[in-house]
Amino acid sequence: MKTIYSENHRLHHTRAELVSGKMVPAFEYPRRAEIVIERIRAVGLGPILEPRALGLEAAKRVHAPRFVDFLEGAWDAWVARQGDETDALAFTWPTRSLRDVEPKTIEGQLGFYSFDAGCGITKGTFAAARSAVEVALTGVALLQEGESSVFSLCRPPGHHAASDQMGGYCYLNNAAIAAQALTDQGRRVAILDVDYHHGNGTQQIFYDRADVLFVSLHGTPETEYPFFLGYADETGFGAGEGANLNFPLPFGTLWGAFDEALQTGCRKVKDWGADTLVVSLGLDTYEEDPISKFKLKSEDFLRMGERIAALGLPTLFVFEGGYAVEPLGINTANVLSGFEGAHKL
Ligand code: OKP
Ligand code: ZN
Repeated sequence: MKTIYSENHRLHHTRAELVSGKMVPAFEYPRRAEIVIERIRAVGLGPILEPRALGLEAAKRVHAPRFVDFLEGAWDAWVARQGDETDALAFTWPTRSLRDVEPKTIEGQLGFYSFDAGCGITKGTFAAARSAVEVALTGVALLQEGESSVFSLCRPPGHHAASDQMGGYCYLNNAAIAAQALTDQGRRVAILDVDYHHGNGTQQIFYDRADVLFVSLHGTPETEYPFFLGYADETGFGAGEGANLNFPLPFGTLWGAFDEALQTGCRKVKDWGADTLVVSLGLDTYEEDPISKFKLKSEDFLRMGERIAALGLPTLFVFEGGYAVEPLGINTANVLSGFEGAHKL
């Protein structure tokens, strides 16, 4: 399997995020992607390619253009008013009791275009996010050229980013942008999100559409981030009714229960008639993940890859979360080699 990777992700390294009432060092940092690419190299998964310079036009098919433009200018606007000593970070959001109007200055705009404080902007954030989109879109191009599976090693991750909101370490939704690009080429795409956290951004982007199926397994929002989306009764809206499927699972979930939901999700992908699969590949379901509460073991990720392979579909893996950094390379490569061992097209 080919892997797409760029070192541009290193341009994005936030200083801090808000956890349990205090600012702590960010959990999402460059070493995550480096340890994965080192493992991909060590196991000889396949060639590692640079992304093509594909730009952000395709991103504007799922994100509001003014949101993308905001991201591009946010750091300079922040530095002009606040200096460069801190990350640009919101502190007020247009929640239920307030009005959804765009403020004129950066302090308010950060809240308008985000839904949490897990998405600080640094000098290199936009360049890294743009590069991650190109990593995903290069994977799409390779599928179009006949590859049966590709791993897009995107960083920063994307699945929390909605059409005009960043959040949860995510700025541009790499998987959604890839799914849209594949759909634009006439494919019938299902997105399978196995990250520990609900892919609220991806769900929101496709929620009223019949042409892309979204299936997600995650910690139940009753007790887990992002709290305000990801319930089982969210099945799609309007034309999209029936094209959204959530499996909220409890703390402590082991491979057995995860696999049962995964098999049900895969059956849905099949019954729905998908001809192409995009996997939002988060590895934070791992038992030692520092911010998550499922209990998957490293070997379980081999089984996960085999299950996904059993669908027999052209598959684009898009890297998302996973914060137990030391074993992250092993866990990621396990999914991909489990898939390769079982994938017959
Ligand atoms: C991004 B992805 C930790 C707070 C965590 C944000 C989590 C974002 C996860 N106590 N807040 O889905 O892996
Ligand atoms: Zn996650």
